[in-house]
Amino acid sequence: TRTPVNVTVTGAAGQIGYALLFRIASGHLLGPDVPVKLRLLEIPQAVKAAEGTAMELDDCAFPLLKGIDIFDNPADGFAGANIALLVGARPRTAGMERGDLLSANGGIFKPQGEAINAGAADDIKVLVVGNPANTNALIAQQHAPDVPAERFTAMTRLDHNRAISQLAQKTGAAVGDIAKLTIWGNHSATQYPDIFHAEIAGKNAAETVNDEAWLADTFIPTVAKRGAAIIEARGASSAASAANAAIDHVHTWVNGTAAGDWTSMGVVSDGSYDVPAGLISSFPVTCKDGKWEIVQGLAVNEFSRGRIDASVRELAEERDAVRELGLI
Ligand code: NAX
Repeated sequence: TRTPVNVTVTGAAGQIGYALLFRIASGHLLGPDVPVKLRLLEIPQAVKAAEGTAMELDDCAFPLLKGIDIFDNPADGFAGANIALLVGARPRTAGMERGDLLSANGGIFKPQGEAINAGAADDIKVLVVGNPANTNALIAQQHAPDVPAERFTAMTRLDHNRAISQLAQKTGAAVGDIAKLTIWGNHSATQYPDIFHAEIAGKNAAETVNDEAWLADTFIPTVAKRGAAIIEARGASSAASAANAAIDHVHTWVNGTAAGDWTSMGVVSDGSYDVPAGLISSFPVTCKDGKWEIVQGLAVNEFSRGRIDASVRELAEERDAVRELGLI
């Protein structure tokens, strides 16, 4: 029998945590034959709520769930972790400046990066969900010098999935027929969902749609502002869809992308597509044997270039801001 995989989830008592933990425990993160042990990391005030969620996990009697431990400090939370889902973050509240937001999150992701460096398993894979996800991932990565930088990733899979769904609705295609869609840049309103290389049942998506006004004025803003639209409608931010995207991200990273397709992940740039090396930016990536690779050689037209550059500029500004604050 397989040794259980240790999965650490931060922000376990939050709304994404509530939607995420049950799917990890039921086998959707790693597969139906992979036992897991959960390590829940919360702030002290939320430990009791996390204990309640753990009681419900017990009550599911999931055959694959081999243990649940709850911690209120990162050193214990990340000890032995094979997979870490960094969901807990400091949200932006009314009147908060970007510097305040970055500082508050630096106070969370710096010690978490240090704890991962000190005590996680050698094969640790990290997904940052908590916003600002790309820059939080950069902060954690910079404080884990002994962990290969490619093990730190940020989530743009929700944006990717949203874009597939919008494209399917526009064209009447089945979501399963859409491949090679890309989210470039930051997980923010500047992100660029790119359909120029996407395919619908093997045919080029941009040519099939053939409507640049829809692309610029409807598709891109709908995907980029979807989070705000969900808040407006639901009275709370995306939770189950975000949890689903986190499951998809890790599942794809570990188990691979399908032949003839790729996914979108925020990963450390090697300078590909003129994204400055070291930034954690979303790219088209393929995954195989637990490793990701940026898809190379895609032609980038003028429409795409401007949008990629704008989002990457924002990432560079966030990096410069956290540098100035002494967070990296
Ligand atoms: P909630 O406020 O419901 O839950 C956050 C939880 O994190 C709370 O239980 C809190 O106690 C905990 N927490 C705070 N600081 C912590 C720390 N230092 N260590 C451990 N736990 C800590 O937020 P929720 O709706 O679950 O969203 C979580 C994060 O995901 C937010 O930052 C949100 O902006 C981000 N999102 C990211 C998305 C993405 O696509 N990358 C989409 C969904 C979501 O908006």
